Amino acid sequence: LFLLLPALCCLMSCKDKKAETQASPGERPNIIFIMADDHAQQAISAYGHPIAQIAPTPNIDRIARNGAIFRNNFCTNSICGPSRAVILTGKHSHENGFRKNGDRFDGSQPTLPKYLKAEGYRTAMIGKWHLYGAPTGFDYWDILNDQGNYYNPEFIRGRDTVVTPGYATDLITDKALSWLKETAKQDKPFFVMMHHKAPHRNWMPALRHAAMYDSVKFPLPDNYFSEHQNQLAAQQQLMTVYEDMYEGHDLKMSVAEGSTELASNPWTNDFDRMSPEQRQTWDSIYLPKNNAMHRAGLKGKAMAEWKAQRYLQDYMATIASVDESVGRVLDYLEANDLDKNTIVIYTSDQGFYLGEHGWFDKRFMYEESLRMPLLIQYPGHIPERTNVAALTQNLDFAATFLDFAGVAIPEDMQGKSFRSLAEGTHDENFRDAVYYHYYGYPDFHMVKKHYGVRTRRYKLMHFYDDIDTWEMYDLETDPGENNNIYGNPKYDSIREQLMVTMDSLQGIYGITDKEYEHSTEKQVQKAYDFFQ
Ligand code: SGN
Ligand code: CA
Repeated sequence: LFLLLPALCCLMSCKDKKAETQASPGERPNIIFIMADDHAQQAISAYGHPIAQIAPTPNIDRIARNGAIFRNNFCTNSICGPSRAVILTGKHSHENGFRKNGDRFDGSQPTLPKYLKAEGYRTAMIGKWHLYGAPTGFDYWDILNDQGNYYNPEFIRGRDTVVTPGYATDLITDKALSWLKETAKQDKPFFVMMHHKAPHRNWMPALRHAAMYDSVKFPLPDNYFSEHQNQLAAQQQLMTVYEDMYEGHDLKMSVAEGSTELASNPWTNDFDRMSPEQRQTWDSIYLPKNNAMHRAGLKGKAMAEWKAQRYLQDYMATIASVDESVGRVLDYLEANDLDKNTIVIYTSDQGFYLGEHGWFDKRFMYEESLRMPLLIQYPGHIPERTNVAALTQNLDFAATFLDFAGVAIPEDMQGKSFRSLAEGTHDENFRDAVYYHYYGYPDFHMVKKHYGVRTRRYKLMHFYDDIDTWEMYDLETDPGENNNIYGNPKYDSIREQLMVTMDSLQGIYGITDKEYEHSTEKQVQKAYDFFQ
């Protein structure tokens, strides 16, 4: 056998080469694109962050073991709808027209599923869509209504909106697997987008996971209590765990010891839609832990720390269901001999704050929300345990998947294929800097509009609209981004270089509206009144 091994390996790699160079329709890989909502890199154990060592994600980690983990993958605009639009089009927000949540996606434009469909792929979209309007380019779609809910969510399919009993992550997985089972029978490659609701706010775990991290103590980031010195935009946000979360809706706290009545819960629908049985089990799990919290009589800093623990317990518990879902998909592929010819991608629409800067949510260009998880397996093509350090983006997804599928990459796509990086080529110079632009102000959490660039070591950002401030960070000496060095003369020449890089990227990407639509005082005031 040992003598035969080299010959066998050669045979296998020759076969792989053939598939690579002559992607005939029969050999085209299937593509399963799994995207969670708001899943931070810090919350995936393969990335090595301490939070996820306590609450690991063994199935998501399987993808990193079977294939590649991208250590420096970033979004272009850290918010749901815009990220999804970038993924579909391979174009920045100003080009695809979907700048902020609430915009409407122009479904008549060319997209990744349309290009794949035209080349013979069967295409499907299952789960959170959030781009308003019916999905286009898919043979089949079954989407959550708007944001979707954790319990008994509404799905929209064609003209029907159906309240579906169960837990969102499980339902999306069941639907995706049953579509796969049907589709795999056909002699066509498939592409499915499987988009979870979890771990999006308000972080309601499945009943089977609702107590799993009760006895765990998560490490809190060093800057959980931050004054946001020299960070004016950060001083004006509304996304601090201990100030802006609703104690009932978000933290599931009760009004008093012995009561199951939720404390502040302005969006009642998330709990009201549970069945009496679901609610009863839920209450039986949360009542004792809420009672213990009341008895402890926590105040000030101790209460703020307790809130971070409750937030992380629930957030990580919703991820447990996503991890199980990934396990089910991988097991299905392996059991049905589909794993070798199927690319599986795991990502999230953006990153998320797990207490860094004191926050939850995303939107800011600071690292934790800018970073997106990205793990890809394609056995035989992507070497096992590949580590990619190059700067990649969601902007590149469409071009990369087309490349893997052997479909020509349209010239007007702004992203570029990182297929060779996944296949093991080290290319530090794949990209020198990423360009970012967030437009969603005023909106939930009141994060100011801003744009900026991030190189391997530095970051420069400009906040604008009813503010005009610059920030700059040295990510090597200050990875937590607590020390704004913009204006520090020691960094004058680096700042100049970053300005040149930013101008150049704005030119390359055709950005003419550097400062997009300033808002009126009235609009801002109205939003503050509503969100505070
Ligand atoms: C909801 C959340 C916000 C969140 C947005 C956008 N509030 O409105 O906290 O920033 O979604 O999220 S909630 O109380 O209704 O959950 S996104 O992922 O869709 O962009
Ligand atoms: Ca999101």
